[in-house]
Amino acid sequence: MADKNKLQRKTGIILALDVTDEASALEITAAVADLVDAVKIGYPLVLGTGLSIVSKLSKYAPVIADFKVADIPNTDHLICEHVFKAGCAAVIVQGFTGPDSLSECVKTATAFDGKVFVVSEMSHPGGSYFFTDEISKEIAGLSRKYGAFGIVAPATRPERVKELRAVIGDDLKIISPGVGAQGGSAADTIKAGADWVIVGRSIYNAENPRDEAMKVKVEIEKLI
Ligand code: FNU
Repeated sequence: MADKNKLQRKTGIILALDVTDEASALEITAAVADLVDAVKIGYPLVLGTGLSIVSKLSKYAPVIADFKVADIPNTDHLICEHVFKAGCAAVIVQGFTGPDSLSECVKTATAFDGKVFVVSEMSHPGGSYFFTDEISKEIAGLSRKYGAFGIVAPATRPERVKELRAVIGDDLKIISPGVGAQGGSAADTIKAGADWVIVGRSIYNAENPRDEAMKVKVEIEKLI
């Protein structure tokens, strides 16, 4: 079972838990807890259950709040305070809001000993429409400059993971969504330089979520 609050790389898998009811959320998390290093939650689950779900999930694994925080610094601060007071280990924020918003998120997270991941480029096909290669790299550079713990980079484009890794060096972590349902491969993404792959539907919609998580774990282990 993963350490309650500490984000540590063991399996290299983060579960994206986008189910919308508490019973399923807890059942799936319990089934895969020892196979994942963290559980990522977002609006679907939190709007469905409330933020109190965080303390329940934290018993199994560190929780990352994927709220893609993207506002003025004061509002970002208020959002991040809620996230960390609820017990999350990390928050995902947008970087396009600029240095002041980004640094406010990092400042608030740090006050709670929490971490910030910054979306550098999104994984869906439209994700590179506004986020050109140059803008993504700039966001990655800003993330490093302002003390983020890591960035979010697309498993659907491993070549971009590689390029963004070159921008941030080894100082920051990379978490990569897009494995499974969106077509990305866990092995290719880790090989390109990601620390963790984020896997949602292909695990939580599977008939046996544990078997699916185990498959991803074995795929990553084979790389070592
Ligand atoms: P699955 N997610 C994503 N792409 O998919 N946070 C991004 O660029 C990004 C994300 C999230 O496809 C998405 O919201 F920044 O079912 C979902 O929670 O495996 C998860 O990653 C992917 O879920």
